[in-house]
Amino acid sequence: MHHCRICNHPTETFLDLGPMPLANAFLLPEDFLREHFYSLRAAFCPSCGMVQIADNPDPEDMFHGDYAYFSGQSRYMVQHFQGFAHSVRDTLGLGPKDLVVEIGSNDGTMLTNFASAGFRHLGIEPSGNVADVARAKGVETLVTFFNRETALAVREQQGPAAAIIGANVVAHIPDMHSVAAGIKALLAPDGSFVFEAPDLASMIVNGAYDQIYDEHIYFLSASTVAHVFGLYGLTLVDVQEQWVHGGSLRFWLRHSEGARISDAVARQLAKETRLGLGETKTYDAFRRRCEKSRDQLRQVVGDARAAGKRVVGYGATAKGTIVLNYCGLTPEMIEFVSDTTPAKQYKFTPGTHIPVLPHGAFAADYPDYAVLFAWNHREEILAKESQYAAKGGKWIFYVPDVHVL
Ligand code: DWN
Ligand code: SAH
Repeated sequence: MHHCRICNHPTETFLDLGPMPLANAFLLPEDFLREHFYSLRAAFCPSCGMVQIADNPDPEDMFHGDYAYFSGQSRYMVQHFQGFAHSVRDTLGLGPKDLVVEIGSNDGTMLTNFASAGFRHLGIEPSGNVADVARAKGVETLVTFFNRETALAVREQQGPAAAIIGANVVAHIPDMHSVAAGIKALLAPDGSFVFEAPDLASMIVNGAYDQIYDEHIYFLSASTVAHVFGLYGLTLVDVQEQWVHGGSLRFWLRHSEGARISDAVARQLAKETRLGLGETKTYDAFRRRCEKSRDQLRQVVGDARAAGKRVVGYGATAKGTIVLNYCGLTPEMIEFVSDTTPAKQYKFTPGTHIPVLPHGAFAADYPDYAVLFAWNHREEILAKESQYAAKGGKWIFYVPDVHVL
C-alpha cells in the first residue's frame, strides 16, 4: 500500500498507466534491451488532498548530465520567463544587491534576466548538461539538488535570499518537506518564494493525463501548497493563473508573520472546492475520461493508417512518452516524432522506440496527420506551421479531448 508523502495516510490509486519508461529517457537502439520500466500509478490522499504518483524512480536516474529538456526551445517560454522575472523584480522592488536564487534553473532561460542586469543570483540545477548551457550565458549555477541541506549551505555562503524562484520544479522533488524547510531557512525575513507549476485543476479540467509521469511527483493546488508550506511557517499570499504548460499557477509565499493574503487565494480555493479536487469521485471520473481518450486516440490513428495515411508526432515531449505508451502507439502507426532539441534527435522515444527527427524531416515532406504532443505550445506551433495546414495537413489533438483539425 502506498502512503502519502506529505501526511503518511494511505492513498487511493485512481489511475494505473501501466509499466512506463522514464519520460525523458530518449535512447539509442543498443540500449533498447536494458531499458528501465517502473509502474506508473496516480494516487489521491483522502486525508490531506495531495495528488501524487505512487512510485517514483530515483531523482539521480532522471536528472543527470544527459537531461533531455532545455527550457529555451520555445520562443514563447523564453518570453514567459522574462515576464516572470520582471514581475518578481517589480513586485518585490528588487535591486542588484538582492540575492535571487532559482531552483531548477535548467539552461538559464529565466535567471539570465537577472544575471544580465547584474543581480546577485544563483541557479540550483542537478542536470549538468543544461547547467553548462546556463553557465555559458553567464548564469552562476550550482550543480546539485535543492533540499534543506543545500539551502543551509547556500545561506551560509551567500546570506539570505530576497527571492527564491522556480518553475516546473517544486512538484518534481519527492521530499517536499525538505523543500519547504529549505525555503524557510534560506529566505530573508521580508523575502518571497515564487514558483509556478501546472496545476491540478487544469489537469482535471483538460483531461491532461499526460502530465502524469516520473518527473511529476505531485499535482499541486492552492489548497495543498498552502497546507504543506504552512507547516513550515510560510503563507500562500497570492496566486495567479498562467497559460503555460496547459494551465499553471504562480504561487507567491512569504514568512507567515504579518503576511497579508490577497483575495485571489480565497477565490482559487473556492474554485478548487467547486471542482471537487478534495473528493474521490472526481478522480474516478478522471480515470474514465482517460480510458475513453486512449481508446479514441488509438482509433483515430488506426483509421488513418488503415486508409494508408502517414501519421507523425510533433514535439517529443515527456508528455508524449506517456501518451505513446499508454495508448499503445507503435512505430508502424507513428512514422517519427519531430523535435527541435538536438539532444533528442536521432534517438528513439522511450518504451515505444519511434525515431525522433529534426524539424526538417517534417517540413521537407509533410505527413497527412500530425499528433501534437506539444499541445501546450499549440499557439506558437500552429502559427509557425500555417503552411502545413494550408497544404491540407491535419492536426490530431487529444486534449481536452480527441479531435482532428
Ligand atoms: O515540467 C517539465 C517541463 C517544463 O518540461 C519537465 N518535467 C519536462 C518537460 O516537459 P515536456 O517535455 O512535456 O515539455 P514541453 O515544453 O511541452 O516540450 C516541448 C518539446 O517540443 C521540446 O522537446 C521542444 C519541442 N518543440 C518543437 O519541436 N517545436 C517545441 C516547440 C515550441 C516547437 O516549436
Ligand atoms: N525550470 C525549467 C526546467 C523545468 S524541467 C522550466 O520551467 O522550463 C525540471 C528541472 O528541474 C530540470 O532541469 C531538473 O534537472 C531540475 N530539478 C529536478 N530536481 C531538482 C531539485 N531537487 N533541485 C533543483 N532542480 C531540480
